[in-house]
Formats: sequence, C-alpha cells, structure tokens
Amino acid sequence: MFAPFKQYLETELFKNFDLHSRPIPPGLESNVSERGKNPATIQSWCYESEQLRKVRYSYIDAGETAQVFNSVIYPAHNYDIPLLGVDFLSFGKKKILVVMDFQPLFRDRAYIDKYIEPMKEIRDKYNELAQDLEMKFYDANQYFSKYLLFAKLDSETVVNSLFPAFQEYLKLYWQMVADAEPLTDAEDIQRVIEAQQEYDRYSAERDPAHGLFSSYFGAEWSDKFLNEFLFEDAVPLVVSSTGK
Ligand code: BLA
Repeated sequence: MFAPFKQYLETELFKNFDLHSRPIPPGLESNVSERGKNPATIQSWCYESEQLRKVRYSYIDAGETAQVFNSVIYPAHNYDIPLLGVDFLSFGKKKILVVMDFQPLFRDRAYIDKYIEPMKEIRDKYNELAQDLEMKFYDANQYFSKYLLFAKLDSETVVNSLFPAFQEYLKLYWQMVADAEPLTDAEDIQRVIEAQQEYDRYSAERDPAHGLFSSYFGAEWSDKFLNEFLFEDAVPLVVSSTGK
C-alpha cells in the first residue's frame, strides 16, 4: 500500500544527502509476529548525514489487516528546522489515516513565518488531505503546524493525491535543509537539543502505536522499540558538546 512512498523517500534521501547507516539497537531492526492469524512484519531503517542527525523510517506489513509507513527526520542540532513527520496507516484497506507535517520546534512568529508559511502553497492544493480532524492522542498545538496533512481516505485518493502531495512536501523540506544556515551560538543549539528531546519525550508518552506494536510483538518489545529506537532521546543520556 505505502511501499512506493517508502521507496520514493529512500531514493530522494540518497540523492540529496551523503547518508551513512545509523545503528539500530540489536533486535529492533525487524520483527515477525508469531501471534494472531495474520503474519505481521516490521522493518526499520536509520541513517544520518552531516545535516540530518537521525533519519528513521519503519514499515509494518500485516497484509490486508494493516500497512503502516512511519518516518521522522531529525535535523542536526545546529539547525532549528522542523522535524519531518510522516505517519501513513491503513487498516483493512477501508480505514486509511494519513498524517504528514513539518513539525515545528518553536512557535514564535518569526519561526512560523520562516519554516511553516512556505508549506501553505502546497497545502492549499490538497484540501482533501487536510480535513481538520480532531486529535485524540496528541495536542494539535504542540509539534504540529497549521498546514499539516491529516486525513481519513480511501485507497484511490492515496494514489491520486497523497503521492504528489508527499513528493511536493519532501521537495520543499530538502530545499529548507539546503537553504538553512547552521546555528553557531551555543545557547541557540542548546535550545534545539532541548526541543528535540522534548519532542521525543512527548511522543513516547502519547504515541498511539504502543497498542498496535504490543498486539503484534508483545509489550516488552514494544516498550524497547519506542524508548530505545523511535524516541530514544525521551530518556536523556549524555548530551554531546559538538551540537550534533
Ligand atoms: C495516529 N499513529 C496513529 C495511530 C496509530 C499510529 C496506531 C492511531 C490510529 C487510529 O486512530 O486508530 C501508529 N505511530 C504509529 C506507528 C508508529 C508511530 C506504527 O509512531 C511508528 C512506527 N505520528 C507519528 C508522526 C506523526 C504522527 C511522525 O509517528 C506526525 C506526522 C501523527 N499519528 C499522528 C497523528 C495521529 C496518529 C496526528 C492521530 C492521533 C490523534 O487523533 O491524536
């Protein structure tokens, strides 16, 4: 269902950045469910480059029952650019939920004008993908922008309009990274470090994926996956002084 999206993201990443593998904790790179009647697999990929300190994406394939493509890009700490967040979910082909956003680290006017307003032009072309749905797990005012794509769809719309929207948002994001001026002030960098950590803490707490992972792979694996891979900075370890 979302395999072409994953493929496109991967190709674009390698075209635009000098990526190196970033290790995934042993046992968390992939898993196969031994529960239930439908086999489910999850696989994850993780990279880094000079400008992107963590690029991760995961794909859950439980056949007709569930297909999920999830990704977050964390820029290096010396860039205050929003995180790129993607969460595309399809359950039984009928229930499709898609979310894609430039997830802002700060909410002041200057920040929004610089990093969020440029999304408007693309967002306005895809009204069917921005349905103003209510958020039950997250707070729309934290780490989401007003131009996020957030919609419940059928599979036709996914092909016809989500794919072009995905391509346009990615293109804009790459452009933003390319144009970004690295921060040099230690205090500015520290603010970014803290905001990215807070994103991980917030997400580890709220992420509705825990139940889904647990049902396939058990609660123990699920906890590890969330805390040691997806949102590993939820528990702050040592903060490096290089700003990376
Ligand atoms: C919702 N995301 C969900 C749901 C699940 C996941 C199961 C609930 C769907 C439902 O309503 O039944 C699944 N989340 C995952 C998976 C992973 C994950 C599988 O992190 C990891 C592999 N979520 C993100 C990112 C964004 C995001 C990066 O991980 C931002 C673009 C958004 N997911 C998001 C939002 C909802 C959601 C806004 C709706 C939740 C709500 O209503 O508050």
